[in-house]
Amino acid sequence: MIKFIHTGDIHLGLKFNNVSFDREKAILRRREIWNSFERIIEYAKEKEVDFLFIAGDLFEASYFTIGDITRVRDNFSSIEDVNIIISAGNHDYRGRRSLYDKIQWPNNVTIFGGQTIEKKEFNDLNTIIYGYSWESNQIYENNLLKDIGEIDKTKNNILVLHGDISQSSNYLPLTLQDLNSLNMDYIALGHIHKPEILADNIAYCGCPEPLDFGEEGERGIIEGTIIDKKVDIRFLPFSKRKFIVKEVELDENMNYLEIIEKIKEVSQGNREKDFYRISLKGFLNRNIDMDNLVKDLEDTFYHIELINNTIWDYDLEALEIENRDNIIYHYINAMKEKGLDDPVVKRALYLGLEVLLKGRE
Ligand SMILES: [Mn+2]
Repeated sequence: MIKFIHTGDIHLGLKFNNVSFDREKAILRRREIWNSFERIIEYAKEKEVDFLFIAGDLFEASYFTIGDITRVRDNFSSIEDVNIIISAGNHDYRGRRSLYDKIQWPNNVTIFGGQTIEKKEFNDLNTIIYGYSWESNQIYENNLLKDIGEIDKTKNNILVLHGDISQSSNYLPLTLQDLNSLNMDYIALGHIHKPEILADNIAYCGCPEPLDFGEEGERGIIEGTIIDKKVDIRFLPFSKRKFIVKEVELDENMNYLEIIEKIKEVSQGNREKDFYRISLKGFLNRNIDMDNLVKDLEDTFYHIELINNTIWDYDLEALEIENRDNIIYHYINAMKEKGLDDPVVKRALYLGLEVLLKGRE
């Protein structure tokens, strides 16, 4: 029996320059990624796994320093009984000046090269690991898998690879069919940040910490065993925080406090930890102060963004009196005849009024 953890796409060192949260949170998020990486190391030690697979994008080469890679090395040294297997990806590719080649690695670390798929045998564990590191940040087409050839079916065979399951991609295109035909016991993939178990023996682990609002949902690692050539894997949520995107429907009769309550009722996730982006729909009483609303919500949410897609409610009676002699009056009445109970008619009325009133200014 062997036990393993499969991770990847950790993106250590990422600076979060293009996110919607402020600088302070960005700096903290960078540290949280380190923290989760170190939690994975601890978890591997605690579970006494035989292998820790890292399927690429361990770090962000553009922001990483020799100090950072040394910290990675020291973490790996702290779990000397775990075999750490790295196939570099597009963000940490192993080119000529790669940080992977600037320091001495302990004996428990294997970093694959980039000429062809390489293999490393672990005789005491009756296991052969195949892997490949990117040498540049794009790979259009490849015949990599052909290099694997016949496998030794008396052993556990595992492939660790960073690539894109897609017919055409700039990021090492792969097909499930080709992967299946390798007859591997397990294929540990990286590159896609959403965890996905593609087959009993093929999976994307996803990133352990989500990086922005494009990465909603659970994030974590995969842990597994191979017993008598039978693989068994499961996804384990591991992230400190989640990104949550939600819509909240308002109506013009809701007052300030009711709106606050309705937003707080969003049941998903944990308000004190997660990043929320709430888009507001429906009609909004025009006296509601949106700036205050966000500030008041910030007291209960770790992070909240409001996207206001509501339509302002109009005081129709006042508008009719003001506009007795012009098109606005006739427009309001024509729409009223169609029936304002129909939300589509009401929306059309309000959007039309916005244009007409703007035109008048
Ligand atoms: Mn990645």
